[in-house]
Amino acid sequence: MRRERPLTLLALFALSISLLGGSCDSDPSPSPSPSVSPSASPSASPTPVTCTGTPSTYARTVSEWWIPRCSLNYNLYNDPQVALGPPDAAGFGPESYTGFISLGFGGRVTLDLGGCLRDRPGDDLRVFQAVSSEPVTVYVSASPDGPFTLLEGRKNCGVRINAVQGYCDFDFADGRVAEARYVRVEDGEIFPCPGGTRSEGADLDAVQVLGTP
Ligand SMILES: [Ca+2]
Ligand SMILES: [Ca+2]
Repeated sequence: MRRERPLTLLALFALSISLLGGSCDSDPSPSPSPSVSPSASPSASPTPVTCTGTPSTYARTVSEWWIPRCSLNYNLYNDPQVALGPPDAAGFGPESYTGFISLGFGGRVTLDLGGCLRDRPGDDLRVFQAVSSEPVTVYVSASPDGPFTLLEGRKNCGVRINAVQGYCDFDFADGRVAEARYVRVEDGEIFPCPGGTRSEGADLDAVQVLGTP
């Protein structure tokens, strides 16, 4: 056991002087931090993808399209605007059809639904593909710049409505997609150009949103 020795008055006096002296010697003003100029801070963070709004029942605008030059030269039906609105393919082949665009050798049209479509139980999109049952590949995205997610590749598309019109359906769940606004329909026939007809490739008539009012 250690015996504590009581502090003497002299020791207490020396301690208080030491404490007072220490406080007077210390520098009360720390040097300022270097200032950070606004221009040195990181630039704006990437804009998050916002998938908002209510989609139209049918594709509203053409976002982007591409068809090989060879196909454009040989095919008669090259206007992507006819893929907007309700299905209306009609007429007679080979030179008197109306209402669809022939996608040629692996061509595509990307359509804007005008708002965000969310995955629901069952099929979410109906692609109207005219004339016969040419296969199509369908991708979707929340942004016009992608990334686009594959729903199904080279799916035979032509459940008959009448002699010209046909369709096939797609489910967001097949691509594990929760929501999307842009639909890319790509030719899945992939018949090399020049083919033997004036409407080579899948023939896109319309894209419909399923299950919305
Ligand atoms: Ca679904
Ligand atoms: Ca059409």
